[in-house]
Amino acid sequence: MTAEHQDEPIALDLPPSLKATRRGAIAHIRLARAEKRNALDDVTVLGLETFFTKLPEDIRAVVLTGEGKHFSAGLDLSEVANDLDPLERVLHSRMWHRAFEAIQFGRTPDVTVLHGAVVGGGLELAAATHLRVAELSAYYGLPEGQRGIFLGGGGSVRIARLIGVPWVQDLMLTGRTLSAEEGHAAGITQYLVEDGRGLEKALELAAKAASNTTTTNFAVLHALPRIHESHPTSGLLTESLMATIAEMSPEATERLKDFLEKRAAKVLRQS
Ligand code: 1HE
Repeated sequence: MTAEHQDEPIALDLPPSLKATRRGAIAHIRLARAEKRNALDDVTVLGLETFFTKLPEDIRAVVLTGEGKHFSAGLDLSEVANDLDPLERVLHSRMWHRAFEAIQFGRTPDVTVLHGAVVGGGLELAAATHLRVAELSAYYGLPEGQRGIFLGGGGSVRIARLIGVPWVQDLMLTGRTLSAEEGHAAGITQYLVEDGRGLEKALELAAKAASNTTTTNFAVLHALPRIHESHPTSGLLTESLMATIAEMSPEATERLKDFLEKRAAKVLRQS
């Protein structure tokens, strides 16, 4: 392994609950509060925002994992203070929204590895990333219903888009959990792997995404979800405009030439 492929620290001002390293063009950020099951307190959420908005320019993809036995126990319930007024509570939820928007609509494709408990705000965090790999130990829940609270980190939109409103209603009304396999079938994850294999898989996927052109990744991360939310006629026009910008990028010209001159890989069946 060459030096450029070894893990190096990333010099960002992050709280102790987050650890960030890089391996070449791939950054690896860890939720590092295992003693509290990676419960997401304010400093951690703000630290995630810092990380995703201030990543070094040459980072091309991110892998997110959780240390310890669980990915995340969600919102740090000890911080649900009783003395906040309604507007302060709204702004607190909006702070989560801002941080997770920085992830969803950031510069990098992001891959999350899920294991153990992935609940409440932990699932909302995972839903803000682009690819999710579950290890078989993963399970999903939205205990907000049982705690007397509600989603507040974007789950009503992002988790409902992943699995549909009926599943979200079931998880919240009954307190049931979904196993890794059930969550996979419902659409939470794109990949399901054996325990202990998630990071390897996520690094492989991140490397693939990092090798795409910057313009195509911009289109996939920024244009595609907005097109999906548009009225179809506006969406189709935006698609044509985005396709034109992508086709005219110098990298696309080179890649298309490579294919036509038989230097590029074919699309072959992989499984
Ligand atoms: C916590 C939290 C937390 C653990 N906030 N401190 N989320 C929940 O309702 C999930 C609550 N947590 C659990 O159900 C369990 O902790 C787990 C199944 C995740 C893990 O169980 P276990 O047996 O491994 O750990 P534990 O003994 O329960 O917890 C270890 C410590 O972490 C303990 O603290 P300690 O000081 O007694 O050692 C726990 O109190 C602490 N801990 N989870 C605070 N969530 C933006 S809106 C989003 C709304 C939500 O996310 S609601 C979902 C909240």
